[in-house]
Amino acid sequence: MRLTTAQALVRFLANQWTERDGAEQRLIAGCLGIFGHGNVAGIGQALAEQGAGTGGALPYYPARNEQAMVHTAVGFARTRDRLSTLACTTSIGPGATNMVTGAALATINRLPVLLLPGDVFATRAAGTLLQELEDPRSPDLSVNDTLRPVSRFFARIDRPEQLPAALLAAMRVLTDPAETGAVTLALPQDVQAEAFDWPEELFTRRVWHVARPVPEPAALDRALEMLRRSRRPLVVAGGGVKYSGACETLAAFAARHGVPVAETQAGKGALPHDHPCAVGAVGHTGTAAANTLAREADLVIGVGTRYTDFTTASRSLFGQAAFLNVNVTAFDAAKHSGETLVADAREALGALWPDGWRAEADWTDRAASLAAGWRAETDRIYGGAELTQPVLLGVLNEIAADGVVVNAAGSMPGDLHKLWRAADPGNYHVEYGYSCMGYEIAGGLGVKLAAPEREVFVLVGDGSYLMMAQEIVTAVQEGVKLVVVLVDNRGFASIGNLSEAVGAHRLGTAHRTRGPAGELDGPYLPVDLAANAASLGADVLRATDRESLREALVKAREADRTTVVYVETVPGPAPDTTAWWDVPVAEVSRDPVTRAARERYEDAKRDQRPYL
Ligand SMILES: Cc1ncc(C[n+]2csc(CCOP(=O)(O)OP(=O)(O)O)c2C)c(N)n1
Ligand SMILES: [Mg+2]
Repeated sequence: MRLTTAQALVRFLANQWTERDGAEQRLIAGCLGIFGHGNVAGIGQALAEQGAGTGGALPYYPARNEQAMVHTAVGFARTRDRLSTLACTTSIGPGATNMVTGAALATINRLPVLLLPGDVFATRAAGTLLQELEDPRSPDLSVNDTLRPVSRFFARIDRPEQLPAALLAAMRVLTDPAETGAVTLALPQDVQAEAFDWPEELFTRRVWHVARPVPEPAALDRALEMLRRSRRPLVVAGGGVKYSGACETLAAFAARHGVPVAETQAGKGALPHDHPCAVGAVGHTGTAAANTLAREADLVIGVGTRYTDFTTASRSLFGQAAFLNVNVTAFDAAKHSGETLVADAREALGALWPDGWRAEADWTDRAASLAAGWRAETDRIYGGAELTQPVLLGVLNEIAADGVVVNAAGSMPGDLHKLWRAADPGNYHVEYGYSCMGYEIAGGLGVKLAAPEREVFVLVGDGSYLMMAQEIVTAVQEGVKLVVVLVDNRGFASIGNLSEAVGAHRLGTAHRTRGPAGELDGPYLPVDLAANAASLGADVLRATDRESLREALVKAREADRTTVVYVETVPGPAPDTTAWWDVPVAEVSRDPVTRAARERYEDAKRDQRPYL
């Protein structure tokens, strides 16, 4: 079949499917893009020819920023439990390198996205190109090589003949739960337009079976033995529990053996918040309940977790516990010198049924009473009179109970992790692997594209909003309805607090004008973010207190257009932090505040362990 390389690529992608547990879905459900000279004549022509604009096999969604496109694909893939994703096409040069941040986010969060940057001519016939890096040492280096370290698979297609094998390798990585992440096919602009005779078999329907690897029998025996010896076990549930669809199996495991379950950011919602074994968030942004148990546990059963510093309180949290790590990725399973169970989370939890074994009754009861204490504390915090951020979250929690809350960076992820009551696994979507400002609206768009039946509530701080709000336009264009709750506290509350704690005196963290003495201590910046949102095509509602917030959220939930609820929060106490985070403080300073911070730092650091 004679087609251009780009036409062949589009035709191939439209025929890829995944299958798990007997259910099939499109692997590449559509293509996001921004055109330039590096892709318009190749991929652009191919998409137009297959009818992308009018419901062709690979629907095309024009976006506003290439980084944001990758966030949208990530939001989509996460919502679909990694079984389906979107492709992203860009021009060469800045369009392509704009995707580096999105690619890092995808790879770090172990979420599949397919990136299709244009690249400089393979023939080099045209000489130095617009936007070409032109490295004097090597003409085959291009700016796209910046995507290599953040991609799980990278191939540059310098000849049409290279395409079929690269496509198959790319699809394998996208659908392998252990290897998945950003996958990049860099497409020189001349090769995109070049015709070639392709074998028909390349375009037949292909189903990628997404594996559920089962535990090795000897490893399972060791794991069962470890459970039988444990009296005070604690499960740390990560994102892998959700992606594998292991939530019900985990709930049954916990109930049957009396094991408390704590959750990471990616794992939050694995158990419904009112499950008798749920003890909530763990780590630096964890609940007092989960963190107390983490300090006393004799066994930590990590399921589908990467053990980031937020989860382990920078390796200071888990007292003297041994680790049993269930993970589909051997790399993660091996962390903390754990006993490893390299397997799909659902399969592994289903096989971990040591007859007659239960956690000590005192331990299970203590976990339940600590969790009850945290629920009461949450009620108290949610019930506050003033419109502080935690109170805002409490009002939203009620109204979004069957929707999805989306967030990524700032002070909200910590408050959400501690306080939010997730009713089901899909209710909570906080990107905290890369914690990337700007993920919120773009990612929320992907969530809504993947789950149009759910109301999506994007929570975004003023700092994140200013960094990347433009995908509101894409949501309006697609008729995809989002509720965006824009929380304005005039600057970086999170980093401001951190700055103060490490002796950096909040330098540059408030949105203020430069004052007469040359410091940034003048009046607050005269910025109207609500007007900005309206100018992008959203409906805007303003809320000033608890009641008007509730009314606005209800109205926004019922609306059929993308609606921004603009709220200025009043400063108020955040829920207590009961575990450390390692952010090194200056070892020498003339400033007594910094010296005191350093002393506190050195004190806390003594609890850090190597877990050898
Ligand atoms: C792209 C990016 N740049 C910088 C940071 C570091 N950072 C984390 S939170 C934050 C401030 C966020 O401000 P805002 O969205 O207003 O949230 P707030 O802290 O006020 O709740 C910054 C700068 C980041 N996470 N992502
Ligand atoms: Mg802010």
